[in-house]
Amino acid sequence: MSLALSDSAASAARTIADFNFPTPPLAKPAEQTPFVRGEGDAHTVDPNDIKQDGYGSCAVLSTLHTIARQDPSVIQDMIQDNGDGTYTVTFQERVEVLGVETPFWKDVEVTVSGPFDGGAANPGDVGAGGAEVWPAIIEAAYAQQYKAGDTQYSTGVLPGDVMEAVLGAGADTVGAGSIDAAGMSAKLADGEAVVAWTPPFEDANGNPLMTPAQTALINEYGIAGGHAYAVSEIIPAGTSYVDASGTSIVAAEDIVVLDNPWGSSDVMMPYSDYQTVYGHVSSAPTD
Ligand SMILES: [Ca+2]
Ligand SMILES: [Ca+2]
Ligand SMILES: [Ca+2]
Repeated sequence: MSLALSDSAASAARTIADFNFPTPPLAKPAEQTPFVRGEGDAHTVDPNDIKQDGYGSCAVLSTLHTIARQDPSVIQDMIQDNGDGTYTVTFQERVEVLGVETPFWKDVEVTVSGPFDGGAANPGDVGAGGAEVWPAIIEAAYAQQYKAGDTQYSTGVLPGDVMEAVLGAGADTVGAGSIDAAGMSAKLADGEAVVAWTPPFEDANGNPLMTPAQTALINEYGIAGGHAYAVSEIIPAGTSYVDASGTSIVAAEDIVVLDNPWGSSDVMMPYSDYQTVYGHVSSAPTD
């Protein structure tokens, strides 16, 4: 090898082999681990572990949010740490016989490799074992299996499809106007996973698609368009609660709590207003 590093006479004979390059310090990747029980976690898998980042995976992460609230063991049981930086995620798919769906479900295993960084869901808690990445593991596995490897979710998915793949149970999807506050309360009390989502608020050219009345609510409550939220709670009229500004007030009407998979910008609003702005809602039993 005779690659000259300099054209000066003195160094012309020196080749790259003469230099003893120090090893550059490698950026040490943060250790990652599926699960960490953090402060404030009711269970190791807690809805507060979910922090959507740059990928368009709101349907996956809001579905995981509602399941983490209703039955966190489902999520803990679906991830196996293979100990070599890979993780195997078990989804459920309907058994079909001769092209016809049966009421039965089968396990489908999907293996993905870490680390999960960039636009992947951010870590939840950090513990001695590393940073908690169960949301990013399932986010990656779902994309690999059901989005032909579109790992960044450049196109979205439907919450009902994610529910079925995680829970192995049929999901119902209806208009937000079809379930009243009492019906929603009953679903949540029954342990159902529930996700509601908004239509796009603008068309591709930035023209508004919502009425002025809807836009006023969107601005008042800080709601994102084309976005999925976990439906977490119904606060019945007459009950006192702490609103988004931290003030304790008595609900004048039924209030719905919609948790944002970003891990921030959650929404609390009157149920009737929710029905005006949100488009659809999917639900499925967790047991
Ligand atoms: Ca946790
Ligand atoms: Ca946590
Ligand atoms: Ca990230």
